[in-house]
Amino acid sequence: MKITAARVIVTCPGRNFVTLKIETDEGLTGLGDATLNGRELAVASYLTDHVIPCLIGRDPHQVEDIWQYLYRGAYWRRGPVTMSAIAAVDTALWDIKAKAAGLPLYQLLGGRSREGVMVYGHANGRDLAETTDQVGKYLEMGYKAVRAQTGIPGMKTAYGIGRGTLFYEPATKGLPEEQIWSTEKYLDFVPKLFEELRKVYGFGPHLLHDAHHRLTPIEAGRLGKALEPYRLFWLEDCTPAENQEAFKLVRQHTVTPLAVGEIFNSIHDCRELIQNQLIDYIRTTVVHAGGITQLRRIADLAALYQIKTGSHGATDNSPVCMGAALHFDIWVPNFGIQEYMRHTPETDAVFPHAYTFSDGYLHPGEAPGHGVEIDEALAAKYPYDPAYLPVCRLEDGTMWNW
Ligand code: EZ4
Ligand code: CO
Repeated sequence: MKITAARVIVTCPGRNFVTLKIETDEGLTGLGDATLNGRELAVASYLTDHVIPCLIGRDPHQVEDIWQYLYRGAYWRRGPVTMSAIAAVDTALWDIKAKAAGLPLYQLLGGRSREGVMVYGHANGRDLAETTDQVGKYLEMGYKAVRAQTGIPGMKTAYGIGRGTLFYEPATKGLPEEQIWSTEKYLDFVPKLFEELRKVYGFGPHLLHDAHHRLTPIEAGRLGKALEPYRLFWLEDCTPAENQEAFKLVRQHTVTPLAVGEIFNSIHDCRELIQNQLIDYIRTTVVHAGGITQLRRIADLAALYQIKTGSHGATDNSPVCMGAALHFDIWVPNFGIQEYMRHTPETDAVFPHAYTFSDGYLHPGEAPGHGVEIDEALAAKYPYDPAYLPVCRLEDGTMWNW
């Protein structure tokens, strides 16, 4: 088999998605997600201008060789743009290989290790009562696990709040929105939320929380300790992780399980975190961490240290990423949980897919490949519409982490 053509499809059915489609001389096609929120066209250009010309004529079955060719061959290693582009190629090639075999992708990885993929949904509200109510709505829908984020008294904005409940979308049109942040107010209030949630819903459902990189290590240690009585499934992105050693300080102070990795793009970003057992869940994704080929290596490294997977699954990862992730999740032996923010009906219509939700679990489906396609005619009706993630400042105006 030979790759005969490849192209990038940029579409905005409510939010921007970048998709790579690879075609072959045998008529099989494969899709890969290449969406990098707020920097979409950089990846589109990387693929169109620099990667696609190198793919034409290659054997799409050589998934590993093509991964190595693109990684080593670029000379410039790692980085979110490069690794999202490599991920898109890798995902599309796995899709083609599985279609050629007439099998769902998970069968090529090693087959099914579980009945379904446990997912967590996002509950958020402007205040404690609204957030508590929203958690209840997710539990009614059958979710076994819910992430809870709440507005904080005295703060206009908090991470994870606003613009819809089921389809929360942080990116906005125009220039980046500026938000104000107070760590002090946040740290005082969050334990009250989880105290209330355990009072109302008991200890049956899994509860999660995302600090979204806003704390210093010692503040993260304090929050983890304060949340211990409420037994979180995990505390996510408690502090930035460029300095992986920073997590040692957090670990010294709390037994609240820690998750990190949604912005990582390489196994090297998490090697020390894993080898020093500084985290409990690794959140690297198919789209931002070099595709299934590298995600599998990360998961295998993590398994040596009893660290589980918990892949990022926000709405800015397209249904193509979600489909591929679910095949990975149903196979990976050290699976933990999968994030699942629902895409809008407009997005689902552009990306028809085989995966389904029932009773708190996602199922990848039995379609050959990863089971996600694109309706190109419909996609063409939604042209690219620039949008940015917000930026964040402290109350005195100092730039902070959004
Ligand atoms: O803010 O994907 O856990 N999920 C998250 C996400 C991220 C967005 C950024 O584009 O933190 O909602
Ligand atoms: Co997150």
